[in-house]
Amino acid sequence: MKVDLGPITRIEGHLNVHTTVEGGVVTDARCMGEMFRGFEIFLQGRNPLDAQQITQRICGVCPYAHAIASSYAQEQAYQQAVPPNGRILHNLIQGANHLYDYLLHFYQLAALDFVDITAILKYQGKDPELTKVKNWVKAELASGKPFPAAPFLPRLSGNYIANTELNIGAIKHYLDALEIERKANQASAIFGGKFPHATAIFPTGCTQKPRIDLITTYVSLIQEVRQFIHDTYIPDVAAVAAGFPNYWEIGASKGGFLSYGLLPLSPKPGGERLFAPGVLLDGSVQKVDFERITQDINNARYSSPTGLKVRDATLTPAPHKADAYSWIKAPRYGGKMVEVGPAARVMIDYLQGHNPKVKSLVETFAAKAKIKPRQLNSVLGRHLSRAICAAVIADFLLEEAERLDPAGPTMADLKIPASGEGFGATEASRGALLHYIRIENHKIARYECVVPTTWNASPRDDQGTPGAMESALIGTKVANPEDQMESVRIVHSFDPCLACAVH
Ligand code: NFE
Repeated sequence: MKVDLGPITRIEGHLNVHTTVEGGVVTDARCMGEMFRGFEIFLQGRNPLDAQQITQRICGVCPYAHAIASSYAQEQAYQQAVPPNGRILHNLIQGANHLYDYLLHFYQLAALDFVDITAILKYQGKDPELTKVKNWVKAELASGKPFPAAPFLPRLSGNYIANTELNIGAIKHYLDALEIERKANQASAIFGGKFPHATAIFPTGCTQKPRIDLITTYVSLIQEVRQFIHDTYIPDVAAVAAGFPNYWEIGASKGGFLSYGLLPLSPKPGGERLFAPGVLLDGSVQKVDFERITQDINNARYSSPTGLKVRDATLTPAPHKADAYSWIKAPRYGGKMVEVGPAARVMIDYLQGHNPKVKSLVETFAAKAKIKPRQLNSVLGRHLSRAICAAVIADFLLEEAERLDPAGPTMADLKIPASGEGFGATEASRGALLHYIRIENHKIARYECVVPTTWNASPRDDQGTPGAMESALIGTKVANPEDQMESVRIVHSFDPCLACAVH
């Protein structure tokens, strides 16, 4: 039986997944990016300093990651030194964005796959926000509208949390999280200028000066966010894990893992990062080599050559290409399929014994849930990995803010060379993000972005190997093949962003 899961909601952008189900098991899955954008084409011929501004428009959720990756790429191309404040400001802006994004994903995009929103109808308390939601859901359901109470309802059939108190508590946290997310964004905007699409981020730093009052406001906002992460977010992730332990076994991808490492600890190019980079293939972590990244396009709607390296990449749209089924390319590392994202970031750091906080959080949660660290490759593992990242990043940002020097320069005096090239790699919330810039005659001659959801939601590569999300879906047992709550939980655990994937 063939079942079309699209349009998948509670994600960014337009994703469809065609599944084949036989005997209650998903035997095939095809992820389809359903739009074309073409940023890499219209960047050509522009001033290189437009790149960190324009590439932010790839996405309204992770714009800073694009600005930072672009800035790193330009720093390499310009061969200019980065002042300590510049790197710290980049980190403070990007790190706060990660905190916002993890909370947004868990509460607004994923939690209602587990939390029973109809429990709100039984609410008897006096909280004005919950009462408002209750009255609204009630009125919507009575209205006879075809889609009442969107975005909460309608929903897929499946097993939700049964306990009324737990459900109502989670709905309250859904509402509280919105305010905390606003504070995380406010923190980023203090130095970035605004959210989304920061105006202040440049190669080597930022135009905003780190005045003492700004540092103090930033720190107090991050302290509030950190408190919420520990008091609410981590316990809620643990509650979902306790209620749905079978999801430690569901949704494992069947390839390797890649992380570029996140948040440089010094302005030195190639220096240590808070989360260590690496590629995990066949059980061992190796050093990342950008030259090993290629992009297959036999199954994507492009007529440009397939299998090209990042610096050679071209983009020729071919909307009517026979047999192609997605606008997403298929990036591969040394020809191998890899998953990127929070689970990759945490496992790759953990396996290298790099960050003691990552190690301790992984081991604490693994012991509580009675799982092995490799089971971070699962639906629950991706949720837990985001929570671990959030805890580690929040602590780091509070220390990092103290390292700002209010009297020091915040960026270099930029000089765009006539020619040059650079790679800029970071971890967006959803995973490994690489930008490549080539400058000729002071203008952008080529620009290429290899983006997290491009890896995760990739179609088959030229060898026929499924992408990470496709591989995680194939083999899944589904209780109701028409609805496939299990498949949707798997897709949501990757937090796909199709706007980014096709860029
Ligand atoms: Ni549009 Fe993004 C992140 C990037 S994902 S959200 O995180 O880069 O492909």
